[in-house]
Formats: sequence, structure tokens, C-alpha cells
Amino acid sequence: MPYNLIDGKAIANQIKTEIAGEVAEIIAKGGKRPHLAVIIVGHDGGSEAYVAHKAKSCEQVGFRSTTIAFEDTVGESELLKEIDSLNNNADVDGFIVQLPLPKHISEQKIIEAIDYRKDVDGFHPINVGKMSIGLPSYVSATPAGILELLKRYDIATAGKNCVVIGRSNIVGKPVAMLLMQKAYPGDATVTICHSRTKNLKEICREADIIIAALGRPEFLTADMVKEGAVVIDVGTTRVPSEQTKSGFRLCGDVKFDEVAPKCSYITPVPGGVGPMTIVSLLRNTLLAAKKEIYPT
Ligand code: L34
Repeated sequence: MPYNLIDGKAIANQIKTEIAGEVAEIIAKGGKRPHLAVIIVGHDGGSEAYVAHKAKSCEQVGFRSTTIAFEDTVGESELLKEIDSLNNNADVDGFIVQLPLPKHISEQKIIEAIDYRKDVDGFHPINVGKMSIGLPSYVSATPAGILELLKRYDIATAGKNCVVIGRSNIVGKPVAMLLMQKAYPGDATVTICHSRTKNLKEICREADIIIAALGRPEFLTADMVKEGAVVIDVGTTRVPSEQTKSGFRLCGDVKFDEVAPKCSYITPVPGGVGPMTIVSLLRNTLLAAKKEIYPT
């Protein structure tokens, strides 16, 4: 079957142009430049690359951005102090703490310290809760990016069997919630699979749409995929490679070469969901600057 490649990078660029236009309008009217702050802890290669992308993308659309970097020896209380300062900094519209954090710091405690009105990652329980019941909220960036791709490619979701592999708080759970909501994209029949699921292969073979978000390189193979399925690959694992200058390559959760020929649509890695994660963060930051979700 000739498959359609979902070009996340192209869609992301299109959305950046849309956002840049809105920023220009705000500035022309004498408004404040949207401002995103990002806290990064330690030197995880993936995190450093993603945070650099976020800063560069802010610049491209005309946002101000501030990156605050800590060594991985930073104490939890020092981090909480920085969060408190950002919560109270009127120039900062939204901020995030890039995950993962070192083991001696409680991610949950950090997330809950962020003022939910500035939580442009949509990780705070208030935003997660509101999203779950369909109220206006900051929706976390990767799930929002996935839905945007389905929308821009006009992929039908109502009544479709949608299988999500992975149950993380930042992707699996929220994307499942969004796909079952009474909306488009949404109205799907959603099944969430994880490491304890029995008959995973059989369940996947029934899927019209598969979201692979478990973080295991090339986990989804051709024998798990129905002819004509839509496959969204959320994995971005760095695996060692002798072919690249950096010494690694980015590997998705889907064995692309054998799965793609069976698909109607499929996302590549890189260039699929990753760039959409970044523009969804920009979109949330713009919403924060405009105080659209939380007016006060
Ligand atoms: N707080 N932590 C917080 N918020 C997030 O939204 C994230 N995430 C995930 C990890 N931790 C987080 C990201 O930013 C994953 N993630 C992310 C962001 C961007 C990209 C991948 C993951 C991305 O841009 N991927 C590119 C390639 C990047 C490269 O070459 O290194 C792609 O084309 O897939």
C-alpha cells in the first residue's frame, strides 16, 4: 500500500508562521512580547537538545525566552525557590521545567509548585483535571501536537479503534483522554496498553489508529499492524550509531521500514511528533500571554 507520510516538520513550520503573525499583531498594537521561561537541570543530551530547540523556536516566532540552567546537584529547595520567583515574575507568561529531573528531586512536587496559570506544559493536576473533563486548560504539548497532526491531515477519528501503547502522565494518559472526548479529533474508542497488557499484538491488530508512546526503540512491528492503519510514533530514544557525527541516532517506537508499507498514514522519527511538541508549547505560551485560558 502506498502510505502517506505525516510531515510534522512542515506542519510545525506552518503553525510557527501563524503564531509569528499573531505576535506581530500584538506588538503592532503596543502589547507585551510573549515570554517563555524554561528550567533545565543537568546535562541529559536529549533534554539539552529539546530545550535549545524551544529557545530557537521562541526566537523564530518573536517570543522572548529565558533558559535557566542548574547543575544536577541542585537541591529541591533551590529549584522551588526559582519556581516561586517565576510564578511571581509578571513578565514571564508561562514556564516549564524540562523532565526528567535527577532522582533526588520529586518531579511531582516541582510540577505542583508551578502556578497552574503559568503551567504551559499542562502538567499541573489542575490542568490535567480540567483537560480530562473537557474544560479549557493548557493541554500538554505532545498530545496536543498529535491531535493537531490528525486534524491537519483530516484523519477520521469518530468511532475508530484507537490503541495507545504507553501510560505515561505526559503522553499516554492525556492522549487517550483527548481521543475519547466528544469532539474532533476525538470520539474514538480508545484502548490503553502497557507493559502488563496481555495479547498486545492482537489488540494492536484491531486498531485503526495506533499511538506508540512507550519509549522502546522499534517496538511496533509489521505483524502488529492492520492493513491501512494510521500509526503515530512518539518515541525519540537516542541509540548509539557509527553512521552519525554525534555518535547516536534518534529511534522511534515503530519499526518504520516494515510498518510503513501497511499504513495509510504514518509519522517519521525525526520530523513527526517532535516538532509538533515544540509548536504546541509555543501555542500554549501565546494563550498564556493573551490570558485566554485563565483571565486573571
Ligand atoms: N517538561 N519535559 C517537559 N515538557 C516536555 O514537553 C518534554 N518533552 C519530552 C521530554 N521531556 C519534557 C519534550 O519537549 C519530549 N520532548 C521533545 C521535544 C522535542 C523533540 C523531541 C522530544 C524534537 O524536537 N524532536 C525532533 C528531533 C530532535 C533532535 O534531533 O534531537 C524530531 O524531529 O523528532
